[in-house]
Amino acid sequence: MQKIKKILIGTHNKGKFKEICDLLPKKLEKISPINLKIPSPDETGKTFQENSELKANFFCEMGKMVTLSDDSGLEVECLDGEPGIYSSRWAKKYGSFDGAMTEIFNRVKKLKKSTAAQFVCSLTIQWPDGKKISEIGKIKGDICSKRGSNGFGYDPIFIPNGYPKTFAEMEYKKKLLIDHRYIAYKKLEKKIKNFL
Ligand code: ITT
Repeated sequence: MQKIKKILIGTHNKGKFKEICDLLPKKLEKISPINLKIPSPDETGKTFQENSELKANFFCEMGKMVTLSDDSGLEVECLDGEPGIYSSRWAKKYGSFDGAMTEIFNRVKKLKKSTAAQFVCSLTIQWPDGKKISEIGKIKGDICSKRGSNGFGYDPIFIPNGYPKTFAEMEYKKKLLIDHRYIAYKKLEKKIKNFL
């Protein structure tokens, strides 16, 4: 069994990149596709898993090394799971994450239904021989008005269940060790520990 010495983190999102690097063992050399000038693939999948697999396959073929990719997003219950896999695209549609967060909060407020939401993350690791493993992590919580300035993306409008703070009000380390990415990584880690 060949140990992994270096790994391509298949994302252009700096917030995700940092979290994934901090979850992986320190001794692993982590490489960004940005440094290798590898662009992003089109996200044509219909699910988080399809998209994380598509990204892992794309970056692995381009970078010719073991690759770990992430597809993630925020699903809001009263919006029928939107923005979901379109979370990143909503930020473009509404001008910024700030604009997308305002849109989500206003829609939820107007509907006067549940504020329930969840963050979902699919992680896929792929080897150059085509072998791949995917795992999903989810964390449930509620949508609120924007609070806090830590983190990235939709962190300011999400309060995880059982906590008084939004992800953006929490200390980086606190969020890192409870979020959807952490949950997916812990499942994946069990399956790849012999390679680490
Ligand atoms: P890559 O495809 O290069 O990884 P991306 O930002 O486009 O970058 P996604 O397609 O997976 O990534 O979009 C997911 C979006 O959901 C992302 O842009 C974030 O803003 C948001 N998101 C995912 N995880 C999050 C988290 O932990 N905190 C806040 N927002 C998050």
